[in-house]
Amino acid sequence: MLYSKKCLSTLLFFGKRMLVSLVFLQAMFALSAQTTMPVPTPQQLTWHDTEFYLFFHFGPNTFTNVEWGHGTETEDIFNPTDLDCEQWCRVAKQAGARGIVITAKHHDGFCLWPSKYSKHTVRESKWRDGKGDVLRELSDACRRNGLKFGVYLSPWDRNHPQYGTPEYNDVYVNTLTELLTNYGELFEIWWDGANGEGPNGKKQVYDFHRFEELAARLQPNAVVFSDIGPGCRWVGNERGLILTETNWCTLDTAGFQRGLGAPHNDTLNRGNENGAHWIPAECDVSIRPGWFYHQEEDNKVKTPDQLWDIYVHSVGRGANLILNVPPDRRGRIHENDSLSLLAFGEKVRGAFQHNLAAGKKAIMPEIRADNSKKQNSYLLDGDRSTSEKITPGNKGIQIDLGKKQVFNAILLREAIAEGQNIQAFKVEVWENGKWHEIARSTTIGARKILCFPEHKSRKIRITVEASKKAPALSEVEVYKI
Ligand code: FUL
Repeated sequence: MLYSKKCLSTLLFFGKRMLVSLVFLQAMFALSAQTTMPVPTPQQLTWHDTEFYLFFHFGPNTFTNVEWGHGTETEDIFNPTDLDCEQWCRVAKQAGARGIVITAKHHDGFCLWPSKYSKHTVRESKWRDGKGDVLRELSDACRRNGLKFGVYLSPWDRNHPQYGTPEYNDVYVNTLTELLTNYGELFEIWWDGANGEGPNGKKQVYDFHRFEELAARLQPNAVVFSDIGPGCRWVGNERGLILTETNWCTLDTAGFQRGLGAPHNDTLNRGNENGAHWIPAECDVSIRPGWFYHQEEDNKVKTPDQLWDIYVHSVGRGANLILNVPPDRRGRIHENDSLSLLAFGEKVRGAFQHNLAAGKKAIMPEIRADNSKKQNSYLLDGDRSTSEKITPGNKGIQIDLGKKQVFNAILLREAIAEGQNIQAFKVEVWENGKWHEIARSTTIGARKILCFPEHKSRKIRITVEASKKAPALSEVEVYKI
């Protein structure tokens, strides 16, 4: 009896300990689930900073006046009379772009470089006596001009005889290898989800897993674009816009595919708040109605104001912007496009030239652990690598501009290296002895530009109202645009 009582209490003792351990383990799991929220890779962080770049659609379609060539076009049709990649780069830089992505091959299968794995290339054309290589000229010009270089290699190929057979995946791997090894470092590799029929009437089952593995191995610093990443995602429209205030850099991809099997366009636009992977949005749009050059669209080039509007709704909502500017039949950027881009570039440079908050005071009352009301400079130091944690229940960050200033825009950057957390925030100004709310929004992410009517005040207050975990901000900038 005594023995069994002892036995029972021993069992109870160990049972309790096991229960405590179980609860402890569960708590540890919950904590580690919390701490393993998706964060960008170093490559994606660099990509976020690239912000805005140009896209060039160029190839047989430029000469046949169509958007999707059939792949049956004679190679001689490709014959730019005055190809000038230096001019492309000049225009890109004046527009404020930091890189260029070109259609190395579009759906018609024509290769802008002399690929060993195709008979439908610049080598078979009259251009430069078959000795030309657009990618060589452009990648060299990019490097001379300090621009990043990227390629679009359409998986859909309406020319290649092996398209629609398993061997085409080898062809694609071989052509991709040429691009990834012969033209220096790439910052982006662009895949769309188009999957139509090839010359034999068959569709291809793409081996994207293999393509991804190859890209990661040969160009580890490149970010791969597609509907579902893995580096960055399509934004769900071709107007270059994040359509709502909310843009999460995270996305769930399990069970989805590129093309018809992609997540809903709304999801691609907003991301998934608690998505499993860091796959930020890239906004693509053309400066003209079409992706390729068409003379009849010379007067339909987007104005600098239209481009600015796109910029605020893409870059200003935490996405990157890839703006297509199709070279013409000379192989130059048409005057109408370059004039518009130049004015747009000047507008952006002018808008963000003078940050009224630079080096001023940021006061964070009540929110510091030591309650020291320390004046914080990390938020106003122009250094994106420094940041300030904002603890829950904060009463806002007060920016003191030193004297009354007129402003109508604010630019905020979340410290995304630690993940994306902010769900809601508001902006107030101090006017007539009180705080007045002038703007509110949801996510911040890589950056948020908020424009509002002009205010004249010395003080601005930014309050994070809801966030997933304690967020961190890296910069607060104030402008009169
Ligand atoms: C799409 C293509 O079908 C269009 O022609 C264009 O290249 C656009 C950027 O991507 O998938």
